[in-house]
Amino acid sequence: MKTVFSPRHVGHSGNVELDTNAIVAAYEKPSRAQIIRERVEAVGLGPVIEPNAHDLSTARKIHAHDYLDFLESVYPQWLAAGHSGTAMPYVWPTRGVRADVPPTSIEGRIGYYAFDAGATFVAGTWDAVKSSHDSALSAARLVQAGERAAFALCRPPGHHAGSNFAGGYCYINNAAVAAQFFRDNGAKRVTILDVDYHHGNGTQQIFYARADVQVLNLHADPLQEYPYFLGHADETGSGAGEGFNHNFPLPLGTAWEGWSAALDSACDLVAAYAPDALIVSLGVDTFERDPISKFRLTSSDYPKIGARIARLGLPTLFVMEGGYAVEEIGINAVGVLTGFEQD
Ligand code: OKP
Ligand code: ZN
Repeated sequence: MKTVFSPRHVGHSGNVELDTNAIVAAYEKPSRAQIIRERVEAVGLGPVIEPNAHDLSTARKIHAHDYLDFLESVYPQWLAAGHSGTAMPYVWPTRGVRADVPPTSIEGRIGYYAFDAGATFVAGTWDAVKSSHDSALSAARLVQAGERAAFALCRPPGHHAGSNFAGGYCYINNAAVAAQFFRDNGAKRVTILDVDYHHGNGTQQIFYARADVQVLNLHADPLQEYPYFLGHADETGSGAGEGFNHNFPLPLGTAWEGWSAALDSACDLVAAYAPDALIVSLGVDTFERDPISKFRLTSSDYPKIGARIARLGLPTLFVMEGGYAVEEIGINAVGVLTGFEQD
């Protein structure tokens, strides 16, 4: 399969993040994408191509216009306010406040459009976000044009970004944009299967009331793990979307036996929905040595994930999400793709 990858992701670098008791270098760093790209080439997965530029018209169908305008303007406004370095929020709207009035000051705006401190901005962030979005759309176009599968090597990731909020290293929801693209180009039903360790709260929020995009999430139980406030099993969709959202929260320490049983259940739901296209939000932070996660998948498990997904027999777009064990991230992410192709 082809990989779509933009070198412009590197402008999103040098960010810091809040760790438990310190400000540290962000775990979501450029070497992640570089190492995956090198592994794609080492195993001969297929050509690596750069994305075509796309406008934001598809993104505007799933993200609020003012939110996208914010993403583009936040860093210049941060500089204009006399700040430098990593732009990071420190105050967020919560219960009982005015959610309808975006502040004008940059300190207020950056918190208004986020749910945590994890979506930070540096000078190259918007260009990287835009290029990641372009990679998802270019790879989706390959699948829409008839390829069995394609790999969008997106960085930064997207699944925590909702219709009008950033967080968890995510800005534009690349998988959600791709799903909307498939819907706008002939697909009647689209499924997003999110196998990242963390619940894809943004993806769930975007499609929660829609029946045309089925969303399935396998992740660490939000009672115990980030992003904490969404991802329970009783969240099944609302209105017309009732019955089209499925969560599989799993206990910390889950290894292949428990994880693959959930994958089998999710695949049964995909088959029953019979989508025209499948999008896999591909996180490999389920790995036993991931520095911020607590599942126990091994490198030999990732090809089995790909093989199971291939058995669905659907046009499939893989969209890169998380994974922070940088040394093994290439082996694990590309392992899913080779497992898919060898099935
Ligand atoms: C993004 B993706 C603080 C850890 C905060 C945020 C995790 C974001 C994960 N010590 N963790 O889903 O891989
Ligand atoms: Zn994750």
